[in-house]
Amino acid sequence: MAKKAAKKSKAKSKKPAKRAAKKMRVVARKNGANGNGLPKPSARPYGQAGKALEGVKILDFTHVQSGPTCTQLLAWFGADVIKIERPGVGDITRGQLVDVKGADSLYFTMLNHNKRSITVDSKHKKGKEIIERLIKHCDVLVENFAPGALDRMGFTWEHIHKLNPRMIVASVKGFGPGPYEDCKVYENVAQCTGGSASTTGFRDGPPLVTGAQIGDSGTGLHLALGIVAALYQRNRTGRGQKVLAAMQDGVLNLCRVKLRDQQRLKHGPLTEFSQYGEGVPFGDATPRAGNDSGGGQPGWILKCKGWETDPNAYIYFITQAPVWSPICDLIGEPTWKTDPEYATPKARLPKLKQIFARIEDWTTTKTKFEVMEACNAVDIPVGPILSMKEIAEDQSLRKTGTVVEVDHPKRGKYLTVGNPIKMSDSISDVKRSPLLGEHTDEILTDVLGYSKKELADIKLSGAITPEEKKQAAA
Ligand code: CAO
Repeated sequence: MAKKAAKKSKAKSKKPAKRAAKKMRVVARKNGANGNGLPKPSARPYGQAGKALEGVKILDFTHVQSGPTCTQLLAWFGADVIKIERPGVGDITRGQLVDVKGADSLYFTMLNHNKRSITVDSKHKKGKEIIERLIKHCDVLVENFAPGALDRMGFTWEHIHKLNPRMIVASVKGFGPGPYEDCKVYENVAQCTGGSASTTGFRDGPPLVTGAQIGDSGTGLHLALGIVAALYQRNRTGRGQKVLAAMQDGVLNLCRVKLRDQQRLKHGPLTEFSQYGEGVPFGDATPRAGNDSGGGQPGWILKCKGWETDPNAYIYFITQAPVWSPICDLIGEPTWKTDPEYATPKARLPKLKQIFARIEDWTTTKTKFEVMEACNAVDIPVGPILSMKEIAEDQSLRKTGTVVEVDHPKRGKYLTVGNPIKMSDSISDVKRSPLLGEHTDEILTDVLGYSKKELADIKLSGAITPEEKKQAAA
């Protein structure tokens, strides 16, 4: 009897699962889905089936560089990015490094393409109400305020989560939890605290920061990936989560090979560093590498024709072991191919300075582009040092949309860097950055549903008005 009951209850418990599976199959068939639950492959031509993040709504509470880099990428992937800015002031970069009087700076325009701008005073009662409506409307809130600033506005994780449990709250901060979590951080602070500065520069000089904005733009990239992953997870869980990209962590992630070298030091000198060949002892921390290559292949920057007057007439040259023979032929030292003093990577290590000097005798007879042509013809990897002027004028970068010319109503035409990530079915078009508050009215009415009368009241309330206008009206 008990056996019979157990069998019956087992069969019963299987039923809902079976029913659900059957229902899913029916729905899937109705949607034209195949076996793995994905919709049938689109028949539309590539690039015409919408954008990757179409339908995703981003509440962009970012400023300066790190956060805007992230939201600009999301906008290029098709998300609707609504940037909230302080009335009358906006993102501080609008007015930083101004080159054209009366126009937003290039600093701002080059970091805020494809976004809409709404001005809202987040500390004003009505302003808070508007932001709450935006929180309910959007999928992701992205911010990079100083630690605690969002909480001080009243938008704690708990409050946001209560308003919209599906919302992803993504933040850039200088440091993760720990002794420095309350510190404000800018680019170079992160380069210094993330291990980049101590490993950049020449051995006999001070630490150096790099031109690449690895602290700001690098962390923005990290955050964008976290957001996309959180959106994907939300498809299963139905709930949002916090995403944090700390600038120190982002820089350290990009300096991963330097932490590798730190651990290798315990087991002997770093033989690929030129200081090894020069007999200079290593200390207890990864040293500055000068222009040594980060991988196992020795490399250095060498002068090319014209170096006396052109600060960028240089080339990065790698003496990669598999192409040692063609290198010897090119520079006119064919005996080095078999001479035991030069033939093996190990034999060459103590003589790298002398070897690079000999290669430089050859590179100085040619322009950097001639060296590149000659080397690539025999598979020797080299990197001409390109100036920003050369990059700006490079037609192949224009063709791929990596360098784009954009028209702006207040500044005219300017160049920018387009989306560096190319997708065959989600093609980015670069639209100019918004003017301050350009979309305030349309967002309040079309997106948030305020009536014309309510819009007029909001305008009078001071929630979207610059401070000086409020004072003048008082
Ligand atoms: N309405 C009203 N107030 C607003 C507002 C709005 N729409 N937008 C911002 N504010 C207020 C903030 O609430 C904050 O006020 P409180 O200090 O009273 O809380 C104030 O503006 C300033 O914000 P902030 O402290 O973030 O800005 P800052 O210029 O002092 O600091 C920065 C800038 C970048 C150092 C800091 O934001 C930070 O450390 N961010 C995290 C790390 C980061 O992203 N750094 C990279 C920046 S790019 O180099």
